[in-house]
Amino acid sequence: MTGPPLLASLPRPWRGKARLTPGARRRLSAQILAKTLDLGASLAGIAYGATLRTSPSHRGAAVRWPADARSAVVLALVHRSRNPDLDRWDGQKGGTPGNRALIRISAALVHWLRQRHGILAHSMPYQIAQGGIFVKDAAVMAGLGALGRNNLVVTPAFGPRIRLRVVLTRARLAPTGPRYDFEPCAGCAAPCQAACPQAAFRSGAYDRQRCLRQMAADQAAAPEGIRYCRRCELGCPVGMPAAADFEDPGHRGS
Ligand code: B12
Ligand code: SF4
Ligand code: SF4
Repeated sequence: MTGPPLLASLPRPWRGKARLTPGARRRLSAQILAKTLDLGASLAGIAYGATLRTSPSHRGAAVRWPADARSAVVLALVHRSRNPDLDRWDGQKGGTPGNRALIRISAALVHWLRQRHGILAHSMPYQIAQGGIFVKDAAVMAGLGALGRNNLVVTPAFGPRIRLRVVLTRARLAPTGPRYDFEPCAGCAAPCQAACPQAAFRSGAYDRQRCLRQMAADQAAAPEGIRYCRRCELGCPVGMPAAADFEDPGHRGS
């Protein structure tokens, strides 16, 4: 499904340099990645739009993909378990403090792209029903990490303890992925799967309905702000910086 063009309502046409030499494109892409990190992202990468549109989650899904989106800048923000409030759904706009931080970084990046380079870009919403895209696929295609057996993107530096957001742009940028040299799950006994309180991985693959049962229980248990289950996330040893990471109550009782 094709959506409306990116920022179609903007008064002046895109001034982005459509015909950059490969060298200039690489330099522009490197500047964008550096700026994204500078704005506060923990990780950043670029996925090629045409490939991302046909990734496993996007195939056949009702995603309204902007017709002129050529590249996806993928932002990740680390969510360590010792800072659980980042992930608390507090009823305010943006959902969680972590997601609001990602929204702020994305908005600043969109502004900078426009002002500094004349490049139109759009920060994609979180929910698919609100026009979002599947950001785990974007992160894998951008080379941030690999899809783990916990059904989450596992990164070398932070494991799966990240939250993601995507800025789509009309500029043709140099993709930074996917990468083929990172296989975190090879030979792992999958403590992530064993940690699930709903046995959502009993078949080996993720069972959404079982996971949703836990999400419903978490909602009922926390009227002052919801802390959704993260056991398959926090149970992964990849990128675990310190044993302190295990002190999160979300991990206990698995
Ligand atoms: C809806 C949703 C949910 C729903 C349904 C989840 C589901 N997977 O079906 C519920 C509420 C249950 C949920 C639960 C959780 N979620 Co959630 N969720 C989303 C949301 C909004 C859309 C995901 C979706 O519908 N996917 C579609 C389904 C069909 O895809 P899927 O099950 O993931 O399987 C696909 C991939 O595995 C892919 N795939 C398979 N192999 C390969 C190979 C390659 C190379 C590629 C590219 C892709 C690929 O294809 C599969 C089929 O389409 C995203 C944000 C976003 N906009 O993307 C966050 C998101 C995926 N959730 C996230 C998290 C952290 C969680 C939870 C830990 C809860 C929590 N505390 O936040 C659990 C973890 C459950 C799990 N182990 O997967 C993070 C993941 C971060 C990461 N490190 O990967 C995201 C990205 C949100 C964020 N803020 O960053 N979630
Ligand atoms: S715990 Fe092991 S199997 Fe699970 S995601 Fe991490 S590395 Fe992969
Ligand atoms: S979020 Fe919790 S319930 Fe859902 S799959 Fe992970 S461990 Fe299981």
